[in-house]
Amino acid sequence: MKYTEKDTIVALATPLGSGAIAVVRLSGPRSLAIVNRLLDKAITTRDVRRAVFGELRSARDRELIDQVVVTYFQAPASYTGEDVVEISCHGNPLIVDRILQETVALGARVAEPGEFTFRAFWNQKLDLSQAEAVAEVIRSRTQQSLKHSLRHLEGRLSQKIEAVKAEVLDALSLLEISLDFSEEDVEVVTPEELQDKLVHTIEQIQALLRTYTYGRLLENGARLVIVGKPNVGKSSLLNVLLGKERAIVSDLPGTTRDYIEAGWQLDGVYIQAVDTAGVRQTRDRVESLGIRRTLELLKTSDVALAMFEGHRALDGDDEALMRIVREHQQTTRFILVLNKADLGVDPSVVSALAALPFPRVVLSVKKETGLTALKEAIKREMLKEGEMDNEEVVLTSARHRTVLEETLGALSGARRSLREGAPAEMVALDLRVALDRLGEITGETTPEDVLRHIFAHFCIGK
Ligand SMILES: Nc1nc2c(ncn2[C@@H]2O[C@H](COP(=O)(O)OP(=O)(O)OP(=O)(O)O)[C@@H](O)[C@H]2O)c(=O)[nH]1
Ligand SMILES: [Mg+2]
Repeated sequence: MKYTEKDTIVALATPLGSGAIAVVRLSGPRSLAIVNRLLDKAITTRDVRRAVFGELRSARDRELIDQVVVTYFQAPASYTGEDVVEISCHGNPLIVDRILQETVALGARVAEPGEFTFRAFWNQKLDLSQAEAVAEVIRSRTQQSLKHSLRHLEGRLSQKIEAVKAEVLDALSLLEISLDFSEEDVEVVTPEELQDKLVHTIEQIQALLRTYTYGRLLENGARLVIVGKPNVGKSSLLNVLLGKERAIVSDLPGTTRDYIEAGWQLDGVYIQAVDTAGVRQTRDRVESLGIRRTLELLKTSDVALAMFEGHRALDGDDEALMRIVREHQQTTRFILVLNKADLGVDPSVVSALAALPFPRVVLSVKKETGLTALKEAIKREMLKEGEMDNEEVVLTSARHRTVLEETLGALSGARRSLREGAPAEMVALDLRVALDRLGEITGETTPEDVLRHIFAHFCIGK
């Protein structure tokens, strides 16, 4: 995206479709002039930030487009930092279309995805990590993830990054002063002191990186796939987790014919839960297709529940499932679920499943026992080695993680050079790389293609 300050852009800011109100937003130097050509009264600088009611009429034949409320935000005190005009009209897509057409005919250009926020970033209304947070806030699917996105929007991540940057900058300037005085036998800072400083900075970054496992889950959610032979209680489990009758349950094996997906929340993490058709040994073509689909679903899962009936010895169908678990054990994180514990637990099932390298949970969906243990197991598997910590600021973006890992690499390099007594210039070089990387998070040194990529994933109108 190229920033051309001469352009005036326009887009619908509210969702497509019918609603009480739709908001069309313009940003750029001609925003006010364009709207004034359509409105039945002239908005002036006296009307800044005031809601003005009026009639919007076609510039061509003065036919009524809609009755609207117009708000004018004068540059630089606006979202984008430019002149912005917001038109609130009735929420009919036909009206929105006409407003877009009329404004484009008068010289506005339809905005690209994220272009309003890009302009806000360009005009330093917010830094890059805050701009990214705007998209996060809109996408958040749980209260917990929303809370962390809002913290990013507030600039809490930026503050952390700035603090780390200040430390690196401090180390770098000490080093440069020492370089200047190196001829004169004055030691401004000893290599040991510098090393200590770097260790502190490295720890800060490591702490931030540790929050990523949880942050990634908050941002992306997880996928939970339930597999097992027919009639073990997969659909019953889905329903009990969701707290509603989403899937049909019956005592007839083969009730679920195709997979069923449903959104669920576990401690603030959005989980897409998938209930699949029962897997069994079969020659039936349609059923084999169903099984193949289940195997495909396993590949997309973050955690898979392999369900067995705990109360009676395993049969050929269970063994087929055990084979599937073995075949996927490198790529899929399974939890072995022994259901129907209300009918008893057969020790032969427990010992047979002990051969599989996965955690086991015994439960009864019917009596709703063992569900807490199951949820704990799901959380553990989702988080892998990470923790569900309550850090103030959580890293949610893969881009930020990569950049911080590169920063860490550079700082470790600097530390090694200091330890090995390498020339100060080499240490300084690494510190400058670290500074550069940190600037990519806040946006000072972010390459243009990365910027373009980030904003291309916004919605139009944002
Ligand atoms: N006793 C007992 N019965 C259960 C339990 N969980 C499920 N059932 C029963 O087992 C039967 C099958 O349940 P479903 O949830 O339809 O099983 P499914 O695995 O989805 O079966 P398919 O869709 O055919 O693959 C139903 O009659 C359930 O009421 C349990 O914990 N204890
Ligand atoms: Mg079912």
